[in-house]
Amino acid sequence: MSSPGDYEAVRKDIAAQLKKPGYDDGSAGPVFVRLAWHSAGTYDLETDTGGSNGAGMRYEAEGGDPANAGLAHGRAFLEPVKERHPWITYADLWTLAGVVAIKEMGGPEIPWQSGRTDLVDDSKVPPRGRLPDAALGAQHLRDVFYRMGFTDQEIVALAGGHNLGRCHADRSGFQGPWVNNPTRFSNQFFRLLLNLEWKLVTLPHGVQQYIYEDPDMADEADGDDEDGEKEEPLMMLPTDIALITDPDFLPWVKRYAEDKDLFFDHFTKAFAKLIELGIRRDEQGHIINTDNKLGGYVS
Ligand code: DDH
Repeated sequence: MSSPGDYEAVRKDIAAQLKKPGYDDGSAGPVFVRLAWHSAGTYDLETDTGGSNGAGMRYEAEGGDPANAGLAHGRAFLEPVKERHPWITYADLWTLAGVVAIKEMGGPEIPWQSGRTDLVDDSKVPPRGRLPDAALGAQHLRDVFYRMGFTDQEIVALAGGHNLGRCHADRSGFQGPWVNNPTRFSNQFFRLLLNLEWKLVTLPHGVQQYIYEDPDMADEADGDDEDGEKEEPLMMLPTDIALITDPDFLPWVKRYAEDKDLFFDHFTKAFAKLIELGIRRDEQGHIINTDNKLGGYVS
């Protein structure tokens, strides 16, 4: 048990939870990043509701949103951390876990501030349907991300989160990783998006996504590589492909593919903004709107 306010101890504990042999690609990092993003990505600028403050995903109304399928794994992986540091709120823990995971997987250090509070019941959780639908296109990306107050450049930078992790048929319906090393943060997603030939396929259960099949794999009759591991094609979501078919997104994809430092810089700023949406602080950094329109918080 750490002393209240010892966020350094929590960071270390989160980092120690990342290694998960037998789970996905061996790391809880990607699901922590998605948990942080989905906790924040419900924000609506116009009504000033949603966002990472509140940790509403603990309640079925938000946690059971089909868009959040699978994030229960991320929340469960963090329970032992919460038990050892009971003073931290879930809203702080989930956002910090995303930030720590990105750094531990070779990504940038994203500024993070504490002070979020947890909703005491489910009466004020944001409505379902605010998170993006991967089957749609550029207009949908703008509808969702402009609603949070992001620009086209920030939409593309944030989409670089898909350097990490994978899709699971039993969670989202989509299947496979975006990059060859999905537990290493880099700009590879943008390079592959631009440079590989993406083919639209329909999965057996009817979901459409894009895949790239390495021609070398065709030589191996059984589809196994030398280590005996099953090779799987890389994938892109329809919303990812929208980033190269839309004339205003495409120039940013090209720049991030060429310049990893620029991508890291822009991703850092956009992710830091994401996890602060709806939060207002005083000069000391204390949150001043704990009783904002979502209401009903304890600290
Ligand atoms: Fe994502 N994402 N994401 N994503 N995302 C999925 C997985 C991961 C969309 C759809 C999906 C961001 C934006 C979008 C991560 C990070 C980020 C999956 C697969 C779908 C579907 C889920 C599953 O089957 O388990 C769509 C649509 C958008 C969009 O419209 C832009 C952003 C902004 C981020 C970010 O990090 C800031 C990560 C990490 C994963 C991998 C999760 C895992 O368990 O692995």
